[in-house]
Amino acid sequence: MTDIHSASANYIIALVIVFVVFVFWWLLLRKKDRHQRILLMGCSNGGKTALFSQLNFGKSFPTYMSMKENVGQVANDKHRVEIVDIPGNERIGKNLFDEYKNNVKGIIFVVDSESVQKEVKDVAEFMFNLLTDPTIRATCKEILVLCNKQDLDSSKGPAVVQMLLEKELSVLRNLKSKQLDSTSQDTGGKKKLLFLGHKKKAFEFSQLKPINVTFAESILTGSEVEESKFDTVKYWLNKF
Ligand SMILES: Nc1nc2c(ncn2[C@@H]2O[C@H](COP(=O)(O)OP(=O)(O)O)[C@@H](O)[C@H]2O)c(=O)[nH]1
Ligand SMILES: *[C@@H]1O[C@H](CO)[C@@H](O)[C@H](O)[C@H]1NC(C)=O
Ligand SMILES: [Mg+2]
Repeated sequence: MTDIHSASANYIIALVIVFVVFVFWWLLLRKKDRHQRILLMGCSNGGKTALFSQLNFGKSFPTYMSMKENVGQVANDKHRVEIVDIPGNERIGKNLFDEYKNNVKGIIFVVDSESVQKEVKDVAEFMFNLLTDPTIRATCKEILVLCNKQDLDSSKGPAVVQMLLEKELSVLRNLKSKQLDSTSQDTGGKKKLLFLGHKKKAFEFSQLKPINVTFAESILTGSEVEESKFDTVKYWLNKF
C-alpha cells in the first residue's frame, strides 16, 4: 500500500517537474521571440558602427576596425528591438551573417554616399546577395537604405543612389542568371536562387513587394549630426 502511494507521489512530482521545466522553456522562448531583430548591413566604411553607437549610446565613438559583431537593444516607442552591426569585411561578415540572418524583421543598409558611384559594383553585389537570400526574403519585410555622409560635398542624394543601384542591380541580375544557366547545364544540378524583380523588366526596388524598401539620408558623425535627419531612423524603427 505504501509502495503504491510513494510510487504515485513520485509520478506526480515528476509530472510537476516536467510541467515547470516546460513553462520556463516556453517563457524563455517567448521572451526571445519578442526581440525583433534588425541588421545593420552594407560595405565597410559606410557608417554602420557609427549608426550602432548613435542608437545605443546617443553618440558616435571614434571608430575602430570592428572584427566582431555589435549587438544591442534599442527601445522604440513600443518595446525593445535587437540591433546587430555586422562588419562589412567580406569573409568575416559572411559567417556572421549566416549566424544572425534568422528571424530578421528589418535591415538598415548603410551606404557611403560619397564613394557610392565609384564603388557601385561592390555595393550592388553586397545588396544582391542580401536580396536573393531565401532566409531574408522569407522574414524581412522592411529595408531602409540609409544614404550616409550627406555632410560631404560630393555625396549623392537618396534619389541618385537609388537610381545607381537599380541600374547596377539590373546588370548584375542578368549576368548572374546567365552564369547560373550555364553552370546548371554543365552539372545538371539545380541551384536555387531567387530572381530579383520582374523578368524582362529593368530592376526597380518596388518589384520586391511585399518588402518595403525606402531610401533616406543621414549624417552620423561630426558636429553636423542633425537631429532631424537622424529622426528618420527612429521613425523607421517604430515599425517593429
Ligand atoms: N563625413 C562623415 N563621415 C562619417 C559619417 N558616418 C561615419 N563616418 C566616418 O566613416 C568611417 C567609417 O564609419 P564606420 O561607422 O566605422 O563604418 P562601418 O565600416 O560601416 O562600420 C569612420 O571614420 C566614421 O567616422 C558621416 O555621416 N559623415
Ligand atoms: C514604406 O515605408 C515608408 C517609410 O519607411 C512609408 O512611408 C510607406 O508608407 C511604406 N509603404 C508601404 C507600402 O508600406
Ligand atoms: Mg563597423
